Amino acid sequence: MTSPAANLTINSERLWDSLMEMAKIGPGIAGGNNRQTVTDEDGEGRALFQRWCEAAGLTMGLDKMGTMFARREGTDPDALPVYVGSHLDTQPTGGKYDGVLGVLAGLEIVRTLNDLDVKTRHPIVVANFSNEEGTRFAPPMLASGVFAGLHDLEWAWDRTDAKGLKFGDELRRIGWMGDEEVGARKMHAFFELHIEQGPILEIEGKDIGIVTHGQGLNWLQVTITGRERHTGSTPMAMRQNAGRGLAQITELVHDIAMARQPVALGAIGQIDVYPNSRNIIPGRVVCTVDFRSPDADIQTEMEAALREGAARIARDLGLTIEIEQSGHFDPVKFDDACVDALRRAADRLGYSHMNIISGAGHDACWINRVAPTAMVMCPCVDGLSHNEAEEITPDWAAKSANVLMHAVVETAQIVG
Ligand code: HGY
Ligand code: MN
Ligand code: MN
Repeated sequence: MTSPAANLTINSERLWDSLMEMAKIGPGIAGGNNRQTVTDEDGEGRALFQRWCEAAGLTMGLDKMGTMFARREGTDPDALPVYVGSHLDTQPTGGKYDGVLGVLAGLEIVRTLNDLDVKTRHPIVVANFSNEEGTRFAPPMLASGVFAGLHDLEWAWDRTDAKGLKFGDELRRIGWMGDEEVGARKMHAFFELHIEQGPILEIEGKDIGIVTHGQGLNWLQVTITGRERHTGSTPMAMRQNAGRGLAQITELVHDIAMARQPVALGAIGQIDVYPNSRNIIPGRVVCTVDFRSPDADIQTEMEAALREGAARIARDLGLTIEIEQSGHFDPVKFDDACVDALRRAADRLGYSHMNIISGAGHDACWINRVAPTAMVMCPCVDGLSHNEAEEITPDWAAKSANVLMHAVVETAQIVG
């Protein structure tokens, strides 16, 4: 029996136009986006998404972390909804598609079902999770983490940015703090479409990635303390140079990951040097180590190797080095039935596809703890992401949205 959804395809032009329209909000300086979480630009993006959802006849729910839930009714009001979505917040030098494709593809599914007057038994809810990126307010996937019970709401509200502003205060300031209890909603299933953010699908010539697992993430904040002194008059032997500590820690992180290829990645992306004056030896450096692995034991090993190596560097250079975790989640395995629904959809549509492990973290990684969850990915040009030059093709966007729609509609059960 062919699936009733067999011939459904989205309106690819409308999806692309919506992506380009959203990209106008919070423009970057090089063609991408800077629509960081709970900034005014984030508020504008939310408002545009809300207008589009209302135009599509959806009713909007908003929880205490600002996550948006746009609901399309099903024929059975008691049936748990099928959720589909991602995030609209971006990196400071982000692309136009990271997260946004998943939210707007969810909206496009609803728009297509409306066009064709297709009804489903389960309601369908399109979600925009707050602060997936975790760059302004660590950790990443903050709202989905509260939703899945990993973080306490007050703790999440108290996360501070570099200026000492609190997430909860900023969410209230931009007018997007709802009154729904976070996590009160129960899901029949959750599907997320996301760009791969790596090079594998493009290199393998595949249009679709069926995400079976997500690798784990471990963010370790490292504080290196030496002594500020004059760069000109302090004898070299007397220096406690936190900058040298940073250099050696940076190399150590790289070596730890390289020693565990291909199941380990490591880098330092965020660095603050104090006092960052040309003629003062750095007295303090605060940086974040980002370790990733699909293997939880490797993740643990990498952290232990960093702590051991940092202790040696501290002794050698006369520094103190403190390490504290600022974000973490274990590798995840997605729900077999949801993964199979995506794979069947790709087969039915005749798209080339392969199984893939997600390199990046996503809201689906947390929602997977509280509902059957799976992800589908599309390639991105040169595997580039978290870069304003991030690019995908309209064809990749359309094909991945079609796979997402077939899985969502099959799971939500077409009626009539
Ligand atoms: O860091 C990540 O993997 C995601 O982009 N928040
Ligand atoms: Mn993302
Ligand atoms: Mn991202």
